[in-house]
Amino acid sequence: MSSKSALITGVTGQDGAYLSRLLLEKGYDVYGLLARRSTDTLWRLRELGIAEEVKLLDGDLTDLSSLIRAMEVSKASEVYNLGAQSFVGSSWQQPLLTAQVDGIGALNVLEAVRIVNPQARFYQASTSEMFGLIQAEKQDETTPFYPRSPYGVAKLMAHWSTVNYRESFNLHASNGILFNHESPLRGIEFVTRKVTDAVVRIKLGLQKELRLGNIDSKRDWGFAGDYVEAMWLMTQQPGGDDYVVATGLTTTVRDMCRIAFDHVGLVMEDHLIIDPKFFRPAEVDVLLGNPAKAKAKLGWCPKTSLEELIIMMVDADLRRLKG
Ligand code: NAP
Ligand code: G4F
Repeated sequence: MSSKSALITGVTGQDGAYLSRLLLEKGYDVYGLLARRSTDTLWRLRELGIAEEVKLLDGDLTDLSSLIRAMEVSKASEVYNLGAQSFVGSSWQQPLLTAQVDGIGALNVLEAVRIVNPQARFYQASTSEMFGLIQAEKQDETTPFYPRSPYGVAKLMAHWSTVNYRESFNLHASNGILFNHESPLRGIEFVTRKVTDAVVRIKLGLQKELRLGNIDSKRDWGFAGDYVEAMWLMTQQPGGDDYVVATGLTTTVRDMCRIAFDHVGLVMEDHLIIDPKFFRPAEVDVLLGNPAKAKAKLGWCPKTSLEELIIMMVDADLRRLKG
């Protein structure tokens, strides 16, 4: 019999799907906030075979009343706020929506927790994008923030609101400052999945070229399946805190891309085209995290190398497109 109940916002997203699976395996009752869309958004939960097990509740991060109701219905003792307009590129086109969903939305969840069950443990999906124009070669929990996108600015509001509710109302509230994490369930707009999908299409003769923007930027990429374990470990600690979750290694987009082309036996230079359309108004040139605190306090370690990750993604796209 289930002993614990968790509420996940962003349950239909990459991390929401992996976290749901992890919590179900641990015996939780898992409730997910489902935002109204005209299209079917449950494909990730289906792919993991858990669509029937997650209890979906209608709601939106911009609607406090729906969050209060979700807290009441789920009786959640752990709340994971993963919902967001999470694509950095779109945040320049939709800055106000991004601020409403990613900034005010997080504050709405904190309010719902405070009002309905202040004993519940709260996790906020903070991000390395807040480091932006980096102020230290390796970023950790003490590195000053310098966001470079409307997304980063909105997430900073959510981050500090989480700290503030911990200090003001004694909530068990934690920020996971997660560096980029990817998987076969990654949205197609993000660079790793755009690359793995395109490489497979080129290999199968369905597409000729891959158009990218800045391939000199560097990211600290890990596997989403590893990173959701860190989220859960944070809510199991005696108190709330902030943690960097990263691999401690950084790689250019170019080299990440080459792993995918090499894996299917194609020469990257034959197909890759640089297209100014994909450059951003302001870029985060390099991200490199120091996960020492997460290792020491949570006992968390990344288990998947970038090469293993990209190969896993290419193979999954091959299965999908051949299927
Ligand atoms: P994702 O795949 O883009 O998922 C975002 C989720 O948010 C989706 O379920 C989406 O629902 C939901 N959502 C969007 N607007 C909403 C609204 N107004 N109300 C309720 N739900 C809404 O993102 P992810 O990669 O899983 O990331 C999870 C969280 O971690 C996000 O907050 C992201 O910003 C943060 N983060 C991600 C990374 C990374 O590298 N993946 C790194 C650091 C932090 P629909 O499916 O209906 O659109
Ligand atoms: O894959 P990306 O879009 O991820 P980005 O911007 O780093 O954001 C992701 O990670 C953040 C954590 O640091 C999360 F908070 C956020 O929600 C999201 O999950 O782009 C990675 C890099 C960028 O430098 C971008 O300019 O790839 C570069 N890039 C080059 N060409 C491209 C492309 N990115 C995309 N999406 N598409 C391109 O064609």
